[in-house]
Amino acid sequence: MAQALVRFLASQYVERDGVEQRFFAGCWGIFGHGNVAGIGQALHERPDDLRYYQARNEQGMVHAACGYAKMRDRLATFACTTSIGPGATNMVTGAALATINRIPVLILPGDVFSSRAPDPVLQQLEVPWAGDISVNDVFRPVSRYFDRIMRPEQIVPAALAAMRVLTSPADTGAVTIALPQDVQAEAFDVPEEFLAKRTWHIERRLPEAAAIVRAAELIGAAKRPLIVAGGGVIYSGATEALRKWIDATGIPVAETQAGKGALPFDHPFALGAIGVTGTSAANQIAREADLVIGIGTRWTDFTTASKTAFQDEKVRFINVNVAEFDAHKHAGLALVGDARATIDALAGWVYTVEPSYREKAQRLAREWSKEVDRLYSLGHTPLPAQSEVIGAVNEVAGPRDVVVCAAGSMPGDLHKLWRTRDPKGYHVEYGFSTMGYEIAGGVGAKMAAPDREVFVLVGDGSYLMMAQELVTAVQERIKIVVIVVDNHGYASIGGLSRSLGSQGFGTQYRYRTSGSLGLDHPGPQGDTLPIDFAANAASLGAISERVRTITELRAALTEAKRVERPYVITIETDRYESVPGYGSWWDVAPAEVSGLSEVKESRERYEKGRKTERRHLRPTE
Ligand SMILES: Cc1ncc(C[n+]2csc(CCOP(=O)(O)OP(=O)(O)O)c2C)c(N)n1
Ligand SMILES: [Mg+2]
Repeated sequence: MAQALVRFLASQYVERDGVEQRFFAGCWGIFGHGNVAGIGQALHERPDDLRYYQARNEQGMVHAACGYAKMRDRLATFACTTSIGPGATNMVTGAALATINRIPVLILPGDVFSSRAPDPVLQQLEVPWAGDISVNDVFRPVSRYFDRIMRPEQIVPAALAAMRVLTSPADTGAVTIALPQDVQAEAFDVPEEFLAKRTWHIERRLPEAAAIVRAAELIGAAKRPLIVAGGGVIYSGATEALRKWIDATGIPVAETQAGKGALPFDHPFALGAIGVTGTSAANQIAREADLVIGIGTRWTDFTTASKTAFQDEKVRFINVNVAEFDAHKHAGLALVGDARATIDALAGWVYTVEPSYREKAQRLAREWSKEVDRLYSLGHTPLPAQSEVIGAVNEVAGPRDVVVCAAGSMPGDLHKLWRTRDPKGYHVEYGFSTMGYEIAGGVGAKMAAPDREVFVLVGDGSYLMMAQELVTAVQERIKIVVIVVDNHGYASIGGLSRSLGSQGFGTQYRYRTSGSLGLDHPGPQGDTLPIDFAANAASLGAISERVRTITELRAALTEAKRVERPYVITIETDRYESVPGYGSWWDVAPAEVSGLSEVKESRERYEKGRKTERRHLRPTE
């Protein structure tokens, strides 16, 4: 059965806009009992069908698959095979990341014997009240399709169902097919058609014509329209269509994390990031917008600033989305369809914003650009600020190069400050915001785009969460440049904690003193932990160097671009020199009752903030 599955996977293709490509670039795997003799044997016997890649941690291999699939606009991905038990459950975080970000990845965890003959086997979870549960049931809520193959012939409908979901722009995410180890090795009569080359056509579905007319009428009546570009714009390849449409209409564009890069940063109507980590320009235009056109966004709290971003009493929403589920959010006019096809349809209607509105948006965008210049060149001493690190990397990076990040203070700062010049130049996983995605995801991104430099910006905390895929980069000769930003622990959460009155408790990497891990505040500090990131990276086989200043960082980055090996640069930054917020709010609730005056004050501020939260229930007639 495993042999049939491997041959099937190798025969799957997708086609969009007349371009056909193979869907599976290979299979990541770590072997153990549960896949060594099944899928492992099949991969070994037919190495040309599906190339095998070894990883260090099963979570890392799902991240690499996601990084690859995101970079390839979801038109290609990997399968991931594991042993039973911990090897399998290590993939749960990766599966959740894939599903939340709507990125296709095929998860193939090994499972316990379907015969149950040798039960309980090593690593088997025994549930006294249910015979049909294994640890792989934890994949159900984080998968868009789940199946367990109890008889070999079940693989036929399961594999086809899996492919439908993986290649569906609306439904895609993690797909899990749990493979009991005895069934993997069983023989069955495989229908020849099952193994034949199969091409999945990715359609560009259009909303119904009447919905387009209603949307055009709403746009025609709008005085202060704003487009919010989400990941759907990038995945659909709609950036050129979007640019043409706004050049004709003058509607300004703000970007979500997944949508950043929809416009080049210096387009006159590009307002940049919106929401909690938004720019002054986008957040001001959002506050006053009377019509918000969300394209390919699922409206997370970071995008809507916890529903405080849009304050016009009469604001309405139009949602262009392949997923009906998202198209109906905020009581919006639902345009269920592909981003590019729908933009092209809307562009058939003539509309232009008033000159005063256009000028205001352009002025705000120019003012924001000056703020970025300022933050790029603070000259902060004795330690540089994180914004200067971003500036240095951005200046050394070429126009098509890619920045990768996922968690900590860096994604928010990148969202505001990174100057994106190419739709695929900004790769930040902020759906699940998974510490540990960075290096493994960067490996996948580089595999998908070997002609681009990939710069992975990773916090010290996230590096310690999952740095070991550096070994995979060394093994596969995948050249990524990693910049470890060392600010002694969880600076982002330290700042959040202080703002909530919890004094940064438990967020800094310091020796334990008098029974406490201490509080986090500027000024004299206890001893920070003596972690040598440069030595750690070198020990894994990467070229590694530590720099102290922005000038040294620029030189190291230039050298890293020249060298064709994984390259890690460590720089210490000032933990307390953070990029400000620009008129936004995030709903994080402090305790209603506390003995600490800071918590009480923060709760009072919170109550005030919460009053500005909108419901967005206004129906669109
Ligand atoms: C796997 C995981 N655990 C916990 C969190 C919650 N969290 C978000 S940011 C953060 C700290 C990140 O530290 P670091 O990478 O050093 O970045 P910094 O905040 O210092 O910029 C934590 C713990 C998370 N996002 N992911
Ligand atoms: Mg840190």
